[in-house]
Amino acid sequence: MSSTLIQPKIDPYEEIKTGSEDSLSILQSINYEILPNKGSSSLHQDYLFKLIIIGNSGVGKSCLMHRVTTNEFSEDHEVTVGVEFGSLLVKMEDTVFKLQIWDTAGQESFQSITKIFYRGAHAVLLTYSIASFASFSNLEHWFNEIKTQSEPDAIIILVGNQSDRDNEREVSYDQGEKFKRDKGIEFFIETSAKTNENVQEAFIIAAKMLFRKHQERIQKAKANLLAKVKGKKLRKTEKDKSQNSKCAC
Ligand SMILES: Nc1nc2c(ncn2[C@@H]2O[C@H](COP(=O)(O)OP(=O)(O)O)[C@@H](O)[C@H]2O)c(=O)[nH]1
Ligand SMILES: [Mg+2]
Repeated sequence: MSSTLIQPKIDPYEEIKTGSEDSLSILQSINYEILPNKGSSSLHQDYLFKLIIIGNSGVGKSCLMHRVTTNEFSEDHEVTVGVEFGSLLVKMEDTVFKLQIWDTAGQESFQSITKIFYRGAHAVLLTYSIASFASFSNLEHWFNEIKTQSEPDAIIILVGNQSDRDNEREVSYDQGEKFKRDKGIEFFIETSAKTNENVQEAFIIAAKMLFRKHQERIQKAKANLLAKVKGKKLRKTEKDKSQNSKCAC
């Protein structure tokens, strides 16, 4: 029975399951807002998450980043040298955080540089093109890179880009889904940087998973910050009072 070869997916978000709701519906229920990056003071960014995009050269990593950060798309393929950065300022519930996006070079020759960028990544967009079986075959290599180079608990989102090229499709949706299941990857989505289909969704699902995963830590940090601010205010009030009591008038 070949069907037994497919391992049931182990859901790393088991802890967020409550009652009959599954993790995806809880993730869907988190409201979010993408805030304008311009003029946003760092004071408004409570937290920063690092997300890296990896995959073969030409699958559309840079286009995905440009599409989600600037809503632009270019037909030209400019090889990314080293790394390029983008960022999204996201508000979820009452928390504002920055999703810092690292667009890495997929070329073998830049691999020594690329490895540095795995370090400290909270999430990885593992990307292939649905119109390139070679880019899909190479996922095995990229997945091993993640497992050996990145943080062990990094969230992985599998992205099949260039979904607009359906008539040139070399990788079926089911093949993508099976890879996700076999590897225990958190989420799979097909996107098109060209038509903007599902692009924001891919980044936002990563952001939501990060938000849920780090929520307890975020709440604790917030409580600490609040206590510090209150403590400062209290000390200031006490100082003011004692100064007033010294007043000779
Ligand atoms: N049709 C189509 N072309 C895309 C898409 N995303 C990227 N491309 C094209 O694919 C080429 C490589 O894109 P790029 O983002 O530079 O790939 P990278 O090497 O992975 O960063 C460019 O010519 C893009 O215009 C997509 O979703 N659909
Ligand atoms: Mg690039």
